Amino acid sequence: MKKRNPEMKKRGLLPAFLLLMLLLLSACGTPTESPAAVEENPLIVVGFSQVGAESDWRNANTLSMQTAFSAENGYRLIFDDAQQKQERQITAIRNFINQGVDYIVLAPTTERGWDTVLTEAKAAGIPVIIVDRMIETNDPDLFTCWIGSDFRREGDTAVAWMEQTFGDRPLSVVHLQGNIGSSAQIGRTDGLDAGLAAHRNWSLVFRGPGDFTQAKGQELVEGLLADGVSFDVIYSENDNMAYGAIDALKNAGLTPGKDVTIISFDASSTALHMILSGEISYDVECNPLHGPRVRAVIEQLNAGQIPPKYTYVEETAFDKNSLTESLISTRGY
Ligand code: GYE
Repeated sequence: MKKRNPEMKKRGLLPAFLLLMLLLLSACGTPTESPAAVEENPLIVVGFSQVGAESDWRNANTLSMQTAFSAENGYRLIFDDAQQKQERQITAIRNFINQGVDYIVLAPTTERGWDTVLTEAKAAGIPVIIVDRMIETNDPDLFTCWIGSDFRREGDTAVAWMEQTFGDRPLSVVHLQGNIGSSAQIGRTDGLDAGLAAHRNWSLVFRGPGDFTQAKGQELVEGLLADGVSFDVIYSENDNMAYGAIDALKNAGLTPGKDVTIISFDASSTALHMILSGEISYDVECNPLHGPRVRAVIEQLNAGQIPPKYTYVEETAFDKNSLTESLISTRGY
């Protein structure tokens, strides 16, 4: 049998002694934190209804929220993953209301269909903060405020790069869309539509939903290649669909970045590395780090202040010339 060294023995004794002291103290009725102290500083309960886990962007967003709403920061976060289904989000919100949470944070799947459940939250007196995508409602009083991206501007940014790169040259475009009806899809699609309308030589050879997932992106592009469709550009409404498209092209013996130009959205770190390796040509940033922003809003509300109704996050875009390894490593997603 192995002998424990005396140093270890000493280390083993200290926790046992502390435990004994703690037991004695609690037996004497002097706990470290009195119930009154806990009452004075209770955790703020936040129910967060998340879209799902469909993309790198989404996972970075979830992590940002979980980190911001930690117990150390004074919060209890009730996290619900809706697996990209609005009905699940509606159920989650009803559960939050039943549990009497202090705040509801909603990252909505699609823009429409929230009025009924948000009216219920309002009747229960629970403030609702919308994050990431927007909702469409006739009653803006149903939510306290919104924080997210200007998706139409993101689409316009991508189209401006296409104009600069291709001008009026004939161009066959494949358009991989996100979840139909989500703000991210609507804004990025509207941007491309404006570009198509302004360039008679640009033609759309395919448009279809890839639900923001890598698997669907790959499936769509594989289908096109199998049908013998040829194209110059893939306009992919997020990085994960672009990863799938790239796999499909490579499997067919094509070189992404040479045979087909890939434009994407999100600018997550894997995609930025693909810009450096030449596979993706342009990526419009969409910032997922909303946790601290939502927390700041809740702190304002707790202090009786009124946060701005709409906050658009500042974003940029990247091509090979604007990127370095060290820049990628400092970005946090
Ligand atoms: O672009 C995509 C994610 O709503 C901004 O959703 C978000 C989008 C993001 O699944 O990757």
